[in-house]
Amino acid sequence: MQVIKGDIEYFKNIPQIKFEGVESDNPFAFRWYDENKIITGKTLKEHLRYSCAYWHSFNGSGADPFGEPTHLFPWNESADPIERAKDKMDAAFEFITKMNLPFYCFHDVDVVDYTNDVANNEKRLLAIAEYAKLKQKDSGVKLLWGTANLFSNRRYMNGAATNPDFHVLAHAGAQVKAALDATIYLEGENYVFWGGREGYMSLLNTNMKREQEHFAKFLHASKDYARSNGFRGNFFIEPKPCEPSKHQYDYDAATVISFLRQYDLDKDFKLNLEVNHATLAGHTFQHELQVAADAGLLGSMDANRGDYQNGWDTDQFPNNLYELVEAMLVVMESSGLQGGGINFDAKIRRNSTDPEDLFHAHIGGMDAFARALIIADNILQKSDYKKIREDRYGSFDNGKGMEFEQEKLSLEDLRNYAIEKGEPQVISGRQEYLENIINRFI
Ligand code: XLS
Ligand code: NI
Ligand code: NI
Repeated sequence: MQVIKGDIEYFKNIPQIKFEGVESDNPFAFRWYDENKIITGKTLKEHLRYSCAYWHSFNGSGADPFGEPTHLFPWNESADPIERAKDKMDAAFEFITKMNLPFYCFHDVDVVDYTNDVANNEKRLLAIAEYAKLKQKDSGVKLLWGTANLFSNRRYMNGAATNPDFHVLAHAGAQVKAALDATIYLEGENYVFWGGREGYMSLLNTNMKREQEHFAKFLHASKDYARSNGFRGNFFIEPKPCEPSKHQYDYDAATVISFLRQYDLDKDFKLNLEVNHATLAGHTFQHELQVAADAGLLGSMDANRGDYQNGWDTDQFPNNLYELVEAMLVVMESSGLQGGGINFDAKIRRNSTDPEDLFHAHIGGMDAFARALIIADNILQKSDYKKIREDRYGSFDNGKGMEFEQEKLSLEDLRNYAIEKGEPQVISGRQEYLENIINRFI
C-alpha cells in the first residue's frame, strides 16, 4: 500500500473523543452520543450519520466582510497547491477520525485550489481524489456527498446553470462533470446542488422562466451523466431563499418540490434541508422537514442554527435542544432520512481561535442531536403525543367525515350535514399541553 502522509499531528494534545456518559465532566467526551446505542432497531450511528463539512472546518478562515482571517491554519503553508491540499486533507482526516465522524462532505474547490483552466482543475481534483481515496480506505470514513462550488468564481456572478450567458453555463457543466467524477470515484453516497446564485438580483434584467428552464435542463444533463457512469445515489437540492442572491429560485422546500415535479426530476432528486435556510425563508426547520417528508423527499440535513437577533445565515453550531427535539420528532415519525445524514454545515465564530474550539463545536452538536433523538423516541413511545394528534382528526375516521375523505360527498351533502348537526362544538388544540410534553421528556 502507498505510504500515506500524515506524520504531522495537527491537533496535538487532543485525544480521541469517546462516549463517557452524562456523569462525565470531560469536555473532550460525548455525554449522549453513544454510537452503539440502539433506538428502534438501529444504532445512533446509523440514525444520525454525522458528517463534517470540509469548507467550514478546513477552509473558513474566520474572515468576514469587515475583517481579515483570524483562523491561521498550519496546513496552509506549502507553496505547491497539491501539497497544500494534501496537508489540509491530513488535518481534516485527523480531525474527522478523532471526532469519530463517519462521513464528510466537500465542494470541489474546498479540497484543492482551482484556477481558470478547466483541464488543469480536472487534473488537480483527480490528484486529490486519489489521495482522499487512500485516506478513506485507511480510516473507514465515507463521503456523504460531493458538490461543486458554482458561486464563488467571478464568472458565476449572474448565476451558473441560470446564467444568461451560455458560455458561463458550459463552465458550470464542466465543473459539475468533474465533481461528479470525483464523487463517483470516492463512492460518494449522494450529490448536492445548492444554487446560491441560481436566482436574480433584479427582475429588470431577468427572464425568470427561461432561467428556470435552463436550470432543469442542466439538472437532467447532470443526472443523465452520473447515472450513465454508475452513480446510484441520490441527488439533493438544498433550498435557501436568498443570500447571496436577492431571490434564489430554490426558495424553500415547497418551491423545490413543485419545481422537481414540474420538470420530472422527483424520482432522482430529494431535499437537503438546512436549519438556517429554513429560518431565513420565514419557516421553522421542522416545517421544512415536514413538507419534504410529506412529499416522500426528505433526503438529508445541514445542521446549524441562526441567530434570533441577526437576519442572516450565521451558520452557528446547533445547541437548542427544544427545537432539535421538534425536528427529530418529524424525522423519526417519517422513518428517517432517505440516503442522507446530518452534515454540520456550521462554523466556529471568528474569535474562536483555539484548535480545541472546532472539537467543542462538533461535540456539542453531536451530543445535542443524539440527545434530541433519544428524547423524541421517548415522546413517541411513552407519551400520548401521537394519540392526541390522531384523535384530533377522529371525525374523519368514520361516518360522513370518512365519506368525505373517500370523495363520496358533494358540496350539497356538506350543506345538509351542517344543517342537520347545527353549530360545531369548540374543541381545544391543546398546544400548551403538547409543548409541556417536550419539556417533560427533556
Ligand atoms: C450555503 C450552503 C452551502 C451548501 C453547499 O448557505 O449551506 O454551504 O450546503 O454548497
Ligand atoms: Ni447555508
Ligand atoms: Ni448547506
